[in-house]
Order: sequence, then C-alpha cells, then structure tokens
Amino acid sequence: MKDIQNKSVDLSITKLLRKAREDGVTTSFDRVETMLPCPIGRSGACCSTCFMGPCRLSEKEGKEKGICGATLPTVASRNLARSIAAGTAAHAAIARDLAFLLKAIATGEVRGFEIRDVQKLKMLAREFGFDGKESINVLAEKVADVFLEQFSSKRDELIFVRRAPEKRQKLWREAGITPRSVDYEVSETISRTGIGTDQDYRNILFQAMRTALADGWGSSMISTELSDVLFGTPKPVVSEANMGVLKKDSVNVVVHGHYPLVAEALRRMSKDLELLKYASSKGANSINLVGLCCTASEVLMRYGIPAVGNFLQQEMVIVSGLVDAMVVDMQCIFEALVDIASHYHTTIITTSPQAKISDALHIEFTPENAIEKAREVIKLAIKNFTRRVNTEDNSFTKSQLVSGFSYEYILRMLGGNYLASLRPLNEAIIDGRLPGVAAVVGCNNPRVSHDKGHNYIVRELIRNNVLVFQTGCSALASAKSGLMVPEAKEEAGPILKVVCKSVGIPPVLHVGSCVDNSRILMLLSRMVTDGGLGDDISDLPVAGVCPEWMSEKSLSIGAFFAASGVYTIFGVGSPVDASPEISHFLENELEEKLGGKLEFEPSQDAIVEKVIECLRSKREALGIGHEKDREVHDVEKRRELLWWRNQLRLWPKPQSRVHRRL
Ligand code: MSK
Repeated sequence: MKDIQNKSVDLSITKLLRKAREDGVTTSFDRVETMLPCPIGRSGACCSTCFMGPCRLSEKEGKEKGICGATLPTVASRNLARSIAAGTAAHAAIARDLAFLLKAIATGEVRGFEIRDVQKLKMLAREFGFDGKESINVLAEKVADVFLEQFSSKRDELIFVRRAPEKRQKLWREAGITPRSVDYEVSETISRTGIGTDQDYRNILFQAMRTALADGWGSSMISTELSDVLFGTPKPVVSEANMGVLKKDSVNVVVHGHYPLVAEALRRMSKDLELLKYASSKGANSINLVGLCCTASEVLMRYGIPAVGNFLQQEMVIVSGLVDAMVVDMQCIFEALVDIASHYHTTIITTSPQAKISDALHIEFTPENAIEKAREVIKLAIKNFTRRVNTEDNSFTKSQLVSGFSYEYILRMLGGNYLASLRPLNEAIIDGRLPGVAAVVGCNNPRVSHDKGHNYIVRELIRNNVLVFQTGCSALASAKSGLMVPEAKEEAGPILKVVCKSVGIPPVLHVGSCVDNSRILMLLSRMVTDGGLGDDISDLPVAGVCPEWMSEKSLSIGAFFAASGVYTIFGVGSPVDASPEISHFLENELEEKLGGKLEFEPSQDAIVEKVIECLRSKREALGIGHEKDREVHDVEKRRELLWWRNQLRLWPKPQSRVHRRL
C-alpha cells in the first residue's frame, strides 16, 4: 500500500486506489507497473509504416537504418508528424460536428437548440465579410458554411490565419507552412509519412508544424468559436471540483469526453421536472450532473457544472460506487471503464458512432434526438441509483473554483466594457510588475505522479509572479488544488498578489478545454496588437508548459504553440529521444526560423527554471529586462492616493518666482 502514496498528490485518488485493491479492481495506476514502455517505440525509433518491419532502429545495436534504408531522423520525424496529424484530426472531429450542428439549427433541421451568443455570431459574420443585415438564421448558415469550407480541400489559407500578427503570417508564408484546409494538412501528413515518400526530416517536420497550425488556428479555434455561439461565451462562474462533488443522496451522472452537445442535452434533462419527480420517487434528492476531462471544462466554463476530476480519475470515480451512469462521447475514454463498471452498479453509455466500446451500452446521440436520448440516459441512471451498495465510507473532498475566463471576458475585465483590451496586462509586464505569462496545459500520465507536475509547476510560477492561464486536465488539477479562487493569491509572489487583489482574480485563470487553447492564441495575438511588447508572438515574455502529457492532441497543441512563436516545454519525456537531429531541430532550427521552440524536459524543477529564464531573456530582448523599483498598490492604497491627489488639487498653487518678483 506504501506505493499508493506516490501515485497521486490528490488524496481522494489514493483513498480510492486502496478501495480498488480491496475490491479486487485493477486500474491504469496498476497496469502502468506491469506494462513497461518499449524503449525503442517510446523514443521514436520504431517504424511500422509497412509490413517489411516493424523496424526497430538502434544505433547501439548497429541497426541504424530500416529495411528500406529509412534513417533514425526520418523515422522519428515521421512518428512525430503522424501523432500531430492524429491530434489535429481529433480536434477537427469536434469542430466539424459543431459546424454541421450550427448549420442544422440555422436551416431548421434541428430543433430544441438555439444560438446562444448572437453577438458573437454577428461578429464572426462581419469578420467573414457578410454585412450582418440578414436574419440570424441566414447569417448562421453562411458562417457555418465558411467553417465547413475550412475542412475541405481548399488550397488557400485558413481563414483564421488573419487573426495572427502580420509578422507571424509573413514568417509562416516565407517558411511555406501557412495552413490550408484542416483535412488537407492532416491527409497530406499521413500520405507524406508513408513508406517511400517524404524522407527529409526537416521537410517532414515543417509539414508537421503546418498541420499543427491547422489545429490551433483551424480546428481548435473553430471549435471554440462555435461552442461559444451555440452554447454561450463563458464569463466567470463559481463552482466546485473533485470527487466530493458526487452526492450520496442524489443520482450521479458523469459526462466524460469532449463533445459539448451530449453534455448540453444532459444538462437540460437533469433539470426536467418529470425526471426530478421520478428521481424523488426512487429516494433521490436531485439529479447531479458532473463533468470529467475536457467535457468538464466545457460545462464548467459556461454553466458552473461541477468537475469531478481529470483524465486519470475516470476509473476512480466508478470505484467510488457513487456513479449511477457514466456517459461518454469521444476521446480520452478508457476501454477499461466497462470492466471496472462490471464490479459496481455503474452503467457505461457510449453516445457517438465514432467511439463505441464493446460491451458498453450504446445510446446514439444525434442533434435531432439528443434531448430524448438524454431523457433515456437519466431515467436509466435513476433506476441504477436504487442499486447502489455500501457507500457509507465514501466521503471525499472538493475545492471551490472560479471558471469562465474567456478571451472576451479577460479583455473586458482588464480594459472595461468600452475599451476592452489587454493594455493593462501589457503595461504590468512592461513596467516589470509581472515578468510574463505562462500557459500550463495538457493531460495526466500514470508514468508520473498524478497532478504532481501540474501543481508544483503552477505553484512555482505564481510564486515567481507569473500569471498563469490553464486549460484541459491541467486546469482541473489546479482547480482541485485550490489555485483557482481569488484567495489563492496568498500563494502568489508579492506583485502578482497585489495585481490579483486589484483586479479581483485568482492567480491562475481557467480558460477552458483543450480546444480552448485557441483562446490563449487569441490572447497572445492581442497582446501583440495592444502594443509595447514587440510585433510578434515570439517577442512576448510568454511560455507554454505541458507537464504530464500523454496524448497526440497534446503534441499537436505544443507544436502549434511553438510554430506560433511560443517557447513550449513538455514534461514526462521525449517521443523523439532516439534522434538528436530531431531534438536539435525542435529546440534550435525551429527557433531560428519561427521564433518558438519545442523542448522535452522530465525534471519539473528544470521546467520552472527554463520558463523563468525564457521570460527573462524575452524581456531583455525587448529592453524591459530591468525590473523597475515600482510599488504596486492595492485598491485601498490607490483610493488613499486618489484622495490625497484631490486634496492637493484644492490647495492654492504656489506662486512662481516671476509672480513673486512682480
Ligand atoms: S482531455 S487530451 S487527457 S488534457 Fe482534453 Fe485531458 Fe489530455 Fe484528454
């Protein structure tokens, strides 16, 4: 049992791991001990693109080339490029479906859903060159068509490329990596990395960057914009996170995955009076809908629906014995859930035709039937509630959090309603009050202690006065750890603490799910536009960190940050470790060409040091390296100073010498 302590820094997880062992249940935390990683595959040196192999390249063993002659850099770059293409495709699956949903709502094919943020729809219509005088439905259809076109085989640039600073767009064009359509880039990467096609690692990696850009400035950005239009643009909302959000006296339904439509339908049905009456007839106080993984961030950001946990908690919530149904859509869903659920009363329900699991109950959700299917699911969960056994000992903790920091809200929060801008943030950085900003994102990985990297790195950064933006499972780790409430400023360095107090924000801002990393791209772009910090994203004192990554989507996210000019650093280990040429390309050549870089560093201390050093050197390059000895005042102090200034204004002006002489 001693080993359990090191598995997670989240005490509810270690408690449930003990329970799992008592219940005879095996989880990913156990399987990771017996399933040791293949050292060749893990380091990027295994080529399986044809059936002459797989060729396991190893310089030590004198196997420097595959049967076709492919070298280590070719193999490692192909593997990385294919992972990035898979990550981009995953985000595209969400965005494409949302574009179809908007179109179906606009044409009246789908009823029961409406356009929540009409202003944002109009803003997008204007951005795409429509005059905005048409009806909402006509505009919505036109906007949906523009988005759908971004997935076609169009050969000109993706529409959101224009949102990047001009200098950045020019750099991409010069490097020949401006993304065309999302599907075009994904398909071309898969084709180029097959047997006997692209065998120049630099050429392969530039195409990988182009594909990643099609994610950040394409799939992910489209997904964020469409989710805002359809389900509302987030603004701050108070909620709770961790296992303690499961209620013993209520029907607990966990929604897990990435696609917002399923969660939206369940949210509505969890408030349905008829279903609530039915739940009460079975002895339940309420229907408690909670989120897990990125779906948690989607519904947390918009409605404040509590988050039960992040990626590595998906099995543990079932072990709690408190979950009556787990509804999953797509991505990051363990096949093992069904086996674990067979030990308890939980039903696992798959909902997407793209993501079925053998032996799970499949109830397919479409935009047309989502509300009815959500009703069916909740009825089933209510029936399951009566089958719960032995939950007395299952008390868990939870933490409060503030979520909902969308790009639009952050702009209004800092600049006011009429002058929405990031200028105050830029000024704080220029003045030397804040050294810079960091984005901390990504998954959990059972190869490292659950949440330890996220919590340690975020705490160290805020202690060093770095303002942190977070998304995905990383954000949920901070939320559970109490870092997303204004009181967390007490853990921040003295200057960040005062800034947080003045603006009334936590030192760590939750900006959404994985696709909402596009909100961070928008913020960086806007920091450039608002002036004083150079003329490109690569000039900004900012860094991206992915402490506990495991997914191909994380690689795509890291690559689009790097190709957008951000210094980006991953924890855990490197998927290209076998090839020094590839590491050199990602850390050095990429920086020379695009200003950003991608590094892999397993040591959390080294990550913090490197991020701080990156911010320092960017400041130095901007000529704002020396911190000014300037006092930052909180609200009370500013009021006091204002009072004194007004008093001084009332006093008679001292006479000038000339007057006196006269
Ligand atoms: S869900 S991709 S484990 S962040 Fe987006 Fe979490 Fe990583 Fe999945």
